Order: sequence, then structure tokens, then C-alpha cells
Amino acid sequence: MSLVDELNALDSRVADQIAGACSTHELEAVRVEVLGKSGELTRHLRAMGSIPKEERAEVGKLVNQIKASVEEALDAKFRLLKNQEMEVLIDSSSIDITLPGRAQHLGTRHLINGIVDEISDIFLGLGYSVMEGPEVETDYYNFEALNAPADHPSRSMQDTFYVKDLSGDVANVRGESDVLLRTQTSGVQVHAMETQELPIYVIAPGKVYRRDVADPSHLPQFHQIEGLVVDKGITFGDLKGTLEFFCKQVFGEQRRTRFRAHYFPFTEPSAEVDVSCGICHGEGCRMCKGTGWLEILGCGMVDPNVLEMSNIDPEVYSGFAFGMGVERIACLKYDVPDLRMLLEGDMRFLRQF
Ligand code: 2U9
Repeated sequence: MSLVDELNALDSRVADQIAGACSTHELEAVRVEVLGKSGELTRHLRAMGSIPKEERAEVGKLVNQIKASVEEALDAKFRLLKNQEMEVLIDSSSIDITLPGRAQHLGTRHLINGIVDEISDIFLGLGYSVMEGPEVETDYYNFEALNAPADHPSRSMQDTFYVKDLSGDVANVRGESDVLLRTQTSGVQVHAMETQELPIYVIAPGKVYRRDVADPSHLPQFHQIEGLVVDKGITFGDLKGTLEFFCKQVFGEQRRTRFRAHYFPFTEPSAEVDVSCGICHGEGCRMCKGTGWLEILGCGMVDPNVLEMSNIDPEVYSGFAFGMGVERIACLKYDVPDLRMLLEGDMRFLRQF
């Protein structure tokens, strides 16, 4: 038999095999037998080089024609068999197409962002604006402009993440660089005092960083919301009224508040604010460590030095400021015993909020 006859015989045999295939599985076996790596037609294609020159054109053309018609027939039969198989699968009720689809769980806003929004809304309602600023700050905006003394412990390498100063001024005498990850959002308010017209009513929410090991009440990175008011005639009464209103909005009307004298370098006088414990209502329990009170924020009248450093005349203007840790507020509001639980991403915990 000549090579051409052999190829024609192959063509009609393969056409029969394709026609006789009863499943996509059987059809795939035919494809591999003919067109696979060591398939019959593949072998003919590879052997073209050894065919005498005068026959090569005719045989080559025939092999390519057969290959194209086999591929076309395989394709058409595959579609036919696949459809039949799908129909059988559906008819045999192994798939119940009337079943509802699987519910997709939509992500929600994280508890921390929810609290930031809630607190921002309270102050927006009082006419404040929300301002953001850089998380990488200079020593001036994080400490110096806030009256923090050079030997204040928060300025030490143990408490602050310092960043190598790209300008080349690597370190001061204590080995600290001039650039750092902000330990408080206060720098934002300093920028506000430098750039905005008076009066100022702003809050500054954002991430802050401290060299703390994570434990139930500390995190190396957490969120703060600070606020600053600078206007003519602002008194401690304005501060108290504003923060009492804020506490009742967040924790509920029935909760009491108290102000305790405290010290901060940037405010004078300064205070810490407590709300009555929502678990024992002042009786004393584990949550409030037996005191009946929970500390929620710090505040005070802006120190005249701080106003002066930003070119605001303390004889004409006065102001108050406050600061709170958002994770702490979230834990107190929802009775969460450990700050770290907010970051673990456990859906059983997060879905509750
Ligand atoms: C300017 C002037 C004063 C911001 C303030 C506090 C009191 C405060 C702490 C709360 C818990 C930090 O996250 S925390 O550890 N903050 O107690 N912060 S007054 O005072 C300012 C800010 C900016 C220009």
C-alpha cells in the first residue's frame, strides 16, 4: 500500500472511531491515539523529512488536510457528547438545580473604623472638622511644638520608633533621629494651628505607634482621636460641657462622668475623664478593678507656650484639647477584655459587631 493510500485509510478509520465514540472520555482516547505526542498522524507529520522530495508536497498537503478534518470532527463530536452528558447529569437528579445558591459573606467595616466614624460624626455634629496628617513626623511636630521636655520619657529610644533621617542628619546627642513614627496625632493639630485661620475646631483621627509589647492593654500600633479647639474666650467649662456630651453620646445617657486632675506637658490644667462602670454601675467589679470608674480620655486647656510656638497670641486666644485611644474605647463600649482580640481577625468575634 502506498503512503497516500495508507493515509486515506487512516482518515476513514478515524472518522469511524469518532462517529462511534459514546462519551467524551472515549473521544479523548481517540484524540490521543491520532493527534497525541506519539499519535499516528503526529508520527506522519514528524516523518515528512524522510519522504522522497517529489512525493513530499502531495503527502504533506494530505496529512495537513486529514489533521484539519480530524480536529474539526473531534470538536463537533465533543460538543455533542458534552451536551448529552450534562443532560443526563441534570436528569438523573444528581444536581438539584432548584437549590438556592451558596450565600456569599460580604465584608463589613471593622469595629475600629466603625468607632472612628461614630466619634467623628459626634464632633462633626458640633461643627468640628476632621483633619488627617502624616504618620511619619518630625521631632518638632510630635514633641517640641507640644512642649514635651527634652528629657521626657516618651522621647526616648525605648518608647518611640525613630526612622533614619534621609537628609543625612542621622541623630541628635541622645542618638535619636529627627524623624519618627508619630506617638500621638497631636502634630496634626500643630499643622492646623500653623495653616488654618482661627478659630479652630478640629478632630484628628489616625494611627499612632509606640514601642510597647502587645498585651491586654497595650498595642505597638493603635488608633487615636484627638481634638483641638482654639477660639476667643474658651474656658474649662467649655471643655467639660463638650466632653460630658461626648461621653453620653458614646456610652449612653445613664452613665456618669468625672474629671480627675492630671499632668500633660501640652495642657495646663490637665485632667483625665472617667465614665461610671457599665457593668457594676459604680459598685466595683473586675472590669473597673473595683473602682466603679473606667478611664476613657485625657484633656486640658492648651498650654500658652504651645499656642505661642504656633504664633497664636495666648492673651487673645485660649483653647482646649483632648485625646483618646480608639481601641480602648471600643473595648470599654463592648466589654472586650483584651485589646489584641480586635486585631486577630477571628470572624466569630468580628461578626458580633
Ligand atoms: C495640641 C495641643 C494639645 C492632646 C491631648 C491627651 C490629653 C491624652 C492620651 C489618651 C490616651 C493619649 O492614646 S492615649 O494614650 N491623650 O490624654 N491628648 S490632651 O493635646 C493636644 C494636642 C494638640 C496642639
